[in-house]
Amino acid sequence: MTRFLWLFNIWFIPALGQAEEPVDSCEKWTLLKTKTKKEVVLALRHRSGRSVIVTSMEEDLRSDLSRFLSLTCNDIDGDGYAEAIVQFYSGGAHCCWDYSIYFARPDGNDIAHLSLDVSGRPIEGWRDLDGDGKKEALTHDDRWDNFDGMSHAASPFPPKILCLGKTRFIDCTSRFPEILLKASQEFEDELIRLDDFNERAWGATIGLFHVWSRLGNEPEGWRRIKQICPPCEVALKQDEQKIRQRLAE
Ligand SMILES: [Ca+2]
Ligand SMILES: [Ca+2]
Repeated sequence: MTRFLWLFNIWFIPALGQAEEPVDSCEKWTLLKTKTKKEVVLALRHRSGRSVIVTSMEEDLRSDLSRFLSLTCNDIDGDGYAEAIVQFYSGGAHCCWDYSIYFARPDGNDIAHLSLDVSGRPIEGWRDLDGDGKKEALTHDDRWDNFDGMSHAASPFPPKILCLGKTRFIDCTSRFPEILLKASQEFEDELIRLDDFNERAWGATIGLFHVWSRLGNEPEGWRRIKQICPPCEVALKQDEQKIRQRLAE
């Protein structure tokens, strides 16, 4: 396990009390809830008996916990031991997902924690894309959702890859051009299929520009947009400043 994680040790407790109820489990980890008079406390327990508090919430707001919380196990850092991945879902129509990832030594000591805020889109999978032994999180970029009044349905969601860095997860999408090129093809296909300038074409235009910006070749993005949809290129020029600002966020 990487050295940095010991910086993130959080309060661990031997047990939470007598009213514990399992919510979910995988491999060496179990998610437990404990009801008190005012709230529900969620804790994650390692098979060794070590526990950490994950969160607490008002019971009446989260009576059906399984809708909002899930636990999966995956060896993200490649040390041979599965991490616990706790997914929180806010319950909104199109968002929001947050992830807490818990690492532990094989004996359950030194439980450490990293947060992964992907907000508007869930993590769709974990894969070691570059063969370095660590798994990357595959998700989508939600920065264009409802951009400048655009409907959610028309908003583009380009691919986003998150890599486990030394102290946090970092956006490393540009390191995987094959994934961006596949997305480029999909946005281009959408523009060809629509064959008109409408809201969906505008969304695909922004998506295509985003992808080629991440590929470090914006001129190629402009060229493809102009070739497929000349009015899309005109619209992009008009809103270029706003789009660049959002890209830089
Ligand atoms: Ca591991
Ligand atoms: Ca990797």
